[in-house]
Amino acid sequence: MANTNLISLEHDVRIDAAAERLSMTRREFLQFCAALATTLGLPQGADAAVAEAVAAKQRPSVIWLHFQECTGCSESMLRAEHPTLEKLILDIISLDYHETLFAAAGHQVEAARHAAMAANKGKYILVVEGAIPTKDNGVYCKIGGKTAIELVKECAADAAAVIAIGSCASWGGMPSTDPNPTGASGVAKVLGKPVVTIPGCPPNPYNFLSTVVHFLTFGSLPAVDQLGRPKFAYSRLIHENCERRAHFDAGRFAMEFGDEGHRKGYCLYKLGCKGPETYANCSVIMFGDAGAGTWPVACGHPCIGCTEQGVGFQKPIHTVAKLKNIEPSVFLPRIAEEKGVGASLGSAAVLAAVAGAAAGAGAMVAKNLGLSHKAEQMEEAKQSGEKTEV
Ligand code: FSX
Ligand code: SF4
Ligand code: F3S
Repeated sequence: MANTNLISLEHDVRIDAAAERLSMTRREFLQFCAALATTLGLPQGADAAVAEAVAAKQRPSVIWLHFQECTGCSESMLRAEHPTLEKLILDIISLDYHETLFAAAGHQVEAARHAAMAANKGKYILVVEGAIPTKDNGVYCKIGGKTAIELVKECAADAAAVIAIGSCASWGGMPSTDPNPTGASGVAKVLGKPVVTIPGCPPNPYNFLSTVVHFLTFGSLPAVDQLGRPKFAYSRLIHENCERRAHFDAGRFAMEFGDEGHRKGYCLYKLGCKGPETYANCSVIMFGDAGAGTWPVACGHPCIGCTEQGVGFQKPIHTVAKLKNIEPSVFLPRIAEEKGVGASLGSAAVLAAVAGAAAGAGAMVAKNLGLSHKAEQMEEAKQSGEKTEV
């Protein structure tokens, strides 16, 4: 069926101008907007609203701070091999302050930050990359004579929205690994209020881009879970949509790197894959615009849970993951079990034996089956006595 909303943009010169700015054809531009609308989980027809917003709305001013990190977050946004994504991001936002990309330095760049904040007071988006050291009054990270704590508070005061990009800014990430010598913390903890978090080390650039496009299109940030993660990107476990899931269900595992199972693409659970306890959309949107196979598990490496607080940089890579739920994949075919039989039972039995779980496989499945992210959040909310919409 033809998309009448997109057809209504047929003679819209703003669309042509936007496509030209991005060195894209009109069709490519509309396809890109449709893809973003799909990533955001928006209803049919919303792609036209996204296209109009990207083409015509004033680009939001962005102030981008850097603290304790490796700059991989910026790097993944602005990588040189695929200039289209870089162009898209820079076309959609007005990057008015970015410590590592700015040519200016010292007083000049501080003046640029103050000027951008004053000119866009109450309207700019503050993006924070990197953890904030809180021990010893934050002396471990200072820029222009101010601690990271002072800077983030100063910049957040007049921001319309705050986005913590990467796991470091979301909850501390790699710099907060035990024994966390600098007291590395996430932005929400330091500001004492919730912020949108886009965890991942590095995070997927499309999750950031889609969050900003949501803000641009609807004037608000997308719905988030209790950890501030946009639900459109972080409401499914990696394990739910993993291309190796059928092997997990059938009990076929790689036991060592390079063994026959590993070479055949078997499940990486026993090599420490944290997909069963990590919420993220890596397997669905992948990385790097390079086509199929560009995400850790597809490359043969177990997921280390980089998006998940308490898993990434906390649990040793070789330890087996907690099986949070055993739900069938949303879109991948199951290949190894009889029709109508809960396939997970077989592999759960194997895993229960391997992991030395006290409970039997049946009990394990009963405990986990159907415990979706939503149910899990409701349970957490109940326990903490909070009323929350999930
Ligand atoms: Fe952290 Fe981003 Fe990992 Fe690196 O800066 S999330 S260490 S990819 O760069 O903050
Ligand atoms: Fe994929 Fe890891 Fe789950 Fe195996 S354990 S199916 S490799 S996410
Ligand atoms: Fe990170 Fe695991 Fe995705 S390691 S990039 S959450 S597959």
